[in-house]
Amino acid sequence: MITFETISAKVRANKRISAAEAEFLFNSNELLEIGELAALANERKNGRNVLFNVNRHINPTNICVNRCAFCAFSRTAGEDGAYTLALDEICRRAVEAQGEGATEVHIVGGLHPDLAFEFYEEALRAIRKAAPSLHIKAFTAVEIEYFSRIASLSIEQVLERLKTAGLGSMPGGGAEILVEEVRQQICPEKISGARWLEIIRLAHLAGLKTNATMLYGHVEAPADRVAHMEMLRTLQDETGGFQAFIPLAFQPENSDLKLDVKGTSGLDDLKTLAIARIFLDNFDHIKAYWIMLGEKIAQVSLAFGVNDLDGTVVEEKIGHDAGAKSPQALTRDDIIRLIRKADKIPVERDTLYNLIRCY
Ligand code: V47
Ligand code: SF4
Repeated sequence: MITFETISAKVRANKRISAAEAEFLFNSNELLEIGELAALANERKNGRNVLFNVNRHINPTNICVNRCAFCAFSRTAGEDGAYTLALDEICRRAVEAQGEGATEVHIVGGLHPDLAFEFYEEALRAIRKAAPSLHIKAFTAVEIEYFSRIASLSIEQVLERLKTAGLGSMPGGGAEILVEEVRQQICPEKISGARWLEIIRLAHLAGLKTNATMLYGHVEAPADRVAHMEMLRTLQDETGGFQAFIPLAFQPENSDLKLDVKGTSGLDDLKTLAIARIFLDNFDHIKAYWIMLGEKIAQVSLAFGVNDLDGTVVEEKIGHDAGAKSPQALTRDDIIRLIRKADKIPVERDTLYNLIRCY
């Protein structure tokens, strides 16, 4: 029989917990006890260090052929608010970020019906030339699959060409919930969960590190979250290519997904981050994305197993178009203060988790 005590004994002995045990934790309201176990699991891996990186997000276009039901960012071509940035503008933003001390640009966007694959290669080349010190973390598995279709190339060929153009790693978006029945409700046009995993696997085999996200707080059940994390844990056992796991709290405004909820609760946010820390024993980093969580929950999450804060995003569109109330940017000093006040040690990292400086 599963009890909190049997789970606690496993975590304390540094043993892996099962999917059924993770589901038990999701159905429990013992938030502080779950948090304590997560904090223990985190401290074993990361001590008191909390990592952050200075980055800038660039979303080249919000025009997207998929139009996922939860997404308030995307537009159809010609619709009010639809935009596509020119190459010059993408480059200008990267150069500005480099000038402000960023070490990374994070580039993701919609699946544009007319832009050619060469546009994205050109964007990477131009950024690499104009801002050579920036690491380019770009394109979700969903975009990679789209490029392979529009350019009639294999996934391996797309990844090779992007690497040659300057791609350094990939973010973890597009995973949503990898369980097919949930995808059919929230993003029926998107690639399947199995395909997302396969593309990430190929990226890892090509030497690209990636992250993994989980969009939670919509139609999914606790069992779906656990199934999602179990698929990631299995792939990580095989490739070791994931850097961080990032739960994304669903922001419900302006989305076509009409739910009764007004967003996730703080309790659910903390529990989800903590269970992720306990369950994903082969992930080094659990990242709180304060844009979706708000600064306060992100700060408290540092006592619930989180060791990584994203980021110093200068302009954020995906969460804010969906009603996120967090600020558009936190400076390096804001982040350092937030971490110190949580009694942790702020450590700036680069995209590949090399430590840059302790504060
Ligand atoms: O895939 C879209 C999510 C993702 C909403 O890898 C929403 O370092 C909440 O993946 N409410 C893109 N989430 C963002 C992303 C990301 C962010 C920060 C860091 C990293 C990383 C990756 O945003 C999408 C989707 O899951 N999203 N709409 C919404 N209304
Ligand atoms: Fe397009 Fe991504 Fe938004 Fe889905 S989540 S509609 S794929 S931009």
